[in-house]
Amino acid sequence: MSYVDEVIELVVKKNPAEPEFHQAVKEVLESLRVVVEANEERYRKDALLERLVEPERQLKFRVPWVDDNGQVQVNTGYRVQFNSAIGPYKGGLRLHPSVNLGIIKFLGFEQIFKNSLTGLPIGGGKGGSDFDPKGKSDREVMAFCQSFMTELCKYIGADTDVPAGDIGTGAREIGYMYGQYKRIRGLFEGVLTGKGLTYGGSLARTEATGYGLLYLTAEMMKINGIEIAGKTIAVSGSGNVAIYAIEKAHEMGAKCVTASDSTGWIYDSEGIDVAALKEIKEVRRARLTEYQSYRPNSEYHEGRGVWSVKVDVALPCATQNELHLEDAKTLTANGCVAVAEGANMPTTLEATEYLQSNGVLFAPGKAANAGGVATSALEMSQNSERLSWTFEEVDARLQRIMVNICHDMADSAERYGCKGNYVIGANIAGFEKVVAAMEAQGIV
Ligand code: NDP
Ligand code: 2IT
Repeated sequence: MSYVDEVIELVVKKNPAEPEFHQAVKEVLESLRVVVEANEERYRKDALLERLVEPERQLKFRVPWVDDNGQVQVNTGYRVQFNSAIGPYKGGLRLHPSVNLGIIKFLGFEQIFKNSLTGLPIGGGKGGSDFDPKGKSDREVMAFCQSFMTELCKYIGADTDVPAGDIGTGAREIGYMYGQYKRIRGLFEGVLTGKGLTYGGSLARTEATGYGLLYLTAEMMKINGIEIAGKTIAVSGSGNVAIYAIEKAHEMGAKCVTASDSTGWIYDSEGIDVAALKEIKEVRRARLTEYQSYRPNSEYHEGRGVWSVKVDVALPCATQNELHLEDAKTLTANGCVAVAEGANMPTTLEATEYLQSNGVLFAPGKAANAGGVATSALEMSQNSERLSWTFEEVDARLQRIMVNICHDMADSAERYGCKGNYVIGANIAGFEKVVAAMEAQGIV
């Protein structure tokens, strides 16, 4: 059996009931096959892949808090410190009822390669909790965040592990967590990113993942001779990534016609009204059913369905495994030319293979959504030098980083004889730096 197959089998055996983690490991290791085969003897002897798939540390803890009725609630908190070969652990905190160890491990594993691709010195980590912020009062959210940070603060720090936002963790949650960290540890330091602008946040971090997604998508299309201006786009999700993806797409002259949340989706043939979306989601924390009161000509549908719309480009920006094989077939039949992942692992393995083998350009999340964490790293730099850069400066750096990632993934794919396969290209480019750093640091 090949070394790659052996390690995939080992991961499944050692981590039962973690299908998302298995999926992420399979995707990465399958595409590293060429590199691994070229160095098989050395990697095997050093157990390099076994070390890569085993987190350096996994924290799991109780998070008790009191709800508005005086009832004590108990959630589970997680932080997986996956790999620190190239820098302090870095990655978001997901607050969603579906969170479990396997989800956090898949996200932490992806984060290793994503962070490496940014070219910045950040290792891979991820955390979160099965707490659901939806429908909770501000006081309840604060009580949860304070309890969560009371435990987490023992294990993180500006030079060791720097969490940030993800699904369910936005500016409000980061603020409450930061306040509690500072209170307990007595340190005003860059221990979290995505902070508010009044206490150490970076301009353009809010916009970064969505904007970065568009910078990379436009570049990928450009190197394949296609202009993004004038294209029609389907976006899923209506959170942080989706909103700023739509905003930047419109600035680039494209038109996004869909958005979704976990209960339904909207179709607006004239292009999604970003100001309305921001008000509904960022200010009122309401559902997408409200959109029609802003745009009477739009349609609201229950359930899933954004990929059934005829578009040129698809940008999944909600959650994992939200674009299935059937969706890939529909998109392809409708003439879609490019899919770029704003979310982490939104496309199933079968759907990815279908799109790639039918000539659809496909940018994997670890490249396409790396703008968020890259700008988090820029926030860390600004915190370290105790200065704040202008929006234009951060945005210009973000653009350069995304264009570089695009060329890195394209060049790496070509170098290994897989021109145009950006999954292979991104995985190899991310892996090479991490492995070089791991080998240089010995058996740790
Ligand atoms: P938000 O919480 O701001 O928004 C999430 C959106 O996705 C909401 O519209 C939500 O709908 C929808 N959604 C979440 N879970 C599900 C589900 N199980 N089924 C259907 N819809 C769902 O999160 P973000 O925009 O920050 O994150 C979106 C994706 O992007 C995630 O995969 C995240 O890991 C990834 N990402 C985020 C980055 C960031 O900087 N924020 C950086 C890189 C990647 P509802 O409100 O109904 O739950
Ligand atoms: O998936 C991701 O890259 C994020 N949620 C952002 C992580 C970060 O540290 O900014």
